[in-house]
Amino acid sequence: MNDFKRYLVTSALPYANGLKHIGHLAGAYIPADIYVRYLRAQKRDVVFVCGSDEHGTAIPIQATKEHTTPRAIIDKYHEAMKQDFADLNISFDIYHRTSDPLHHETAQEFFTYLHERNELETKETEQFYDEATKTFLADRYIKGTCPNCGSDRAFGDQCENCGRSLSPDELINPVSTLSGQPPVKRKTTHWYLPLDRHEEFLRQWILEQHKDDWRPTVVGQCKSWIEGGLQPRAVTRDLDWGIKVPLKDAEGKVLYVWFDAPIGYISATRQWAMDNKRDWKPYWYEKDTKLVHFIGKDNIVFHCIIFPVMLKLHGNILPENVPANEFLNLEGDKMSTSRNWKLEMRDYINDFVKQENGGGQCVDMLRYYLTQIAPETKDSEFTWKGFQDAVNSELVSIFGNFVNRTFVLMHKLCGGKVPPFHNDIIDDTDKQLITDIASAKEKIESLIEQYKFREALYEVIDLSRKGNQYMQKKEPWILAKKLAENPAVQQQIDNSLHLCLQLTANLAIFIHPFLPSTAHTMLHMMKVVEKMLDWDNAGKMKLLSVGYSLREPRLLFRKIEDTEIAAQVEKLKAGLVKATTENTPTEATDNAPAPVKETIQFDDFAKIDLRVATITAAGKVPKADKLLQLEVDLGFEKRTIVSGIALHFAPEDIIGQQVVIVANLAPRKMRGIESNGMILMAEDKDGKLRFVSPAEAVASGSGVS
Ligand code: B3M
Ligand code: ZN
Repeated sequence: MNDFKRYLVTSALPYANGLKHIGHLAGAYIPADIYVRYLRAQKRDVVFVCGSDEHGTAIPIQATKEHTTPRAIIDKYHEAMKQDFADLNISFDIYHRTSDPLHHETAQEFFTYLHERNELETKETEQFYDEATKTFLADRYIKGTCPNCGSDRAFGDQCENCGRSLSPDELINPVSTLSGQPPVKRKTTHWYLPLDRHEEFLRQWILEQHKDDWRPTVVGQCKSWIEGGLQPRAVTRDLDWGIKVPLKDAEGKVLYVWFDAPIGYISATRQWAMDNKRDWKPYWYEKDTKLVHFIGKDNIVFHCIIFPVMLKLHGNILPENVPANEFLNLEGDKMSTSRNWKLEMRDYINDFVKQENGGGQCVDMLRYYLTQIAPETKDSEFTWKGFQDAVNSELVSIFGNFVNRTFVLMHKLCGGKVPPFHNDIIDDTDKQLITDIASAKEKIESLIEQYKFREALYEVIDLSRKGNQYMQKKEPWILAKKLAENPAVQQQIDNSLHLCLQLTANLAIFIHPFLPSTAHTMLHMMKVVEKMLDWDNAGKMKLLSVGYSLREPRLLFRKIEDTEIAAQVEKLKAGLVKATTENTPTEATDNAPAPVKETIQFDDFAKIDLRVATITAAGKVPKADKLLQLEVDLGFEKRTIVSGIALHFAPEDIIGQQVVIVANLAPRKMRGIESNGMILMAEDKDGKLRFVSPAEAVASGSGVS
């Protein structure tokens, strides 16, 4: 570790097509921030870069959704994401953006460099083309069934269900998301990065050189890519949003977003260097630079295979490590933007951080929990209950409690000053605590350097737990009662509180990379300057001088109440109901008829009890534009069903209508009304709904099969 002269740390550039959620935060931003703060505390030369990824089809797709221009989209989300990161104390040295002219120039230079050295191949191929809208279809604009998992919502570049990267050719039953029509093939010419030429290099570099220091999940994914046979990858696209291909005869062609986005790390470094009158080149060309990419697992192939090949060909250094995280689930389910099952950073900021004076405590509570459950080795899960437990039983009861007790007792029993330490009466308990502090330093260092942040954080909390045990053993408040008869016990009181205070100072250093605001509150209480947080000071027992007077304690963390988490769970579920019942077909992708779902067996079908029912009453659900509350007659019973059809039918028009319902669907509450069953509707591509009903009237309750 100490062989490196400088560090360049990157976090994945988030797409400027929407606000990011806590899964992103836990995956690529908090871990990088911890690492960087640790390096800075060690006085290392480190630059931490990030920025918005503003190209690719995600941007025009979002613009269509929001009825605006791509430019308006990137401007809006660039600012919003930048603010969210700042609010959560992610300490980028620069948060740049790929629409910046400096980036366009950097990416074009990169392309030209490879092109002039014949490192790219051109190929004429047949690409999917939508005749209705006269456009070549970017991978994202093609939808179909995933050949891997059978999900019918796979895109031409990736299946969001199983995470597999795809090419449009692999999709079963592809359709254009623009027109809903099956696309045709048309000839077009593109530039390719021939990954197959670099297989030996990749094998050697990843599967040999880094097989032990990279995470097994990362090496594993790379291995399966390499063994699966590397193919040339197109680095250009037929699109009008992006960086122009810097060649003649390349009209209408732009660089593929995954070609330009990682180069964004380089342009961000250049911009940072210009702003700070530094030289950017050593960070990208000198072997004694340690380059580390923090990403989520869906970005592994780009950062471990494609970008490194580009870097090698361009004469740059390669990443030393790519600590990719797995995914974070939320309350028992995958996070999903379309189903609105997510917690956006902005939501947490509004509901917690902004509700509190200063907000630092709440920022740190989230940083704490997300690090404690970080999906470093496998997918993990955020639950509000888990959040509450982590805050209340670890931050409040262990760490916060130790610091608070130490300060309160120091004020009560030592006159508000750091008491002296009397070496002649040191005992084994004291010695043990001193050893524990020194060994915590070593453990935390080594864990952070291996990117094992959750274990490193555990060690910090564990050290504060040891502080509590130490104090429990020493019981200075009991000793104080003996003072009247034996004034010499003051020395024992002094020693215990002296050590607890030195431990508190150490804890501030250790917690600082993880919970920066907490560390600063502690500095304030100890009346010491920022410099005390230098990592070099960790493990020392003379951080606070004898006789120095300290401030009154402040509570470092507040408790999270049951009502707060109940409200959050409620909010999450309400959002889901909203997304499923009020989904309007504004998404470019919603026009397409969905491909046929995966095959099921007859037994699966036979479980569904379909019945004919007659609507006997209908009325609007208050404060829900789209919902109708229906009473239906099944012959043998009457039921209430809530249905999202209010925009399509007037209640009075559908009384007497026969419908087909799923009669054995589990009941579900919508807007406080229990819905018992679901009405089948036919929906055409314009989103118009019609009832599915028997051609002639039949008795209510009749079966449908
Ligand atoms: N914007 C994808 C993502 O946010 C992409 C990362 C680019 S990193 C160079 O998952
Ligand atoms: Zn899939």
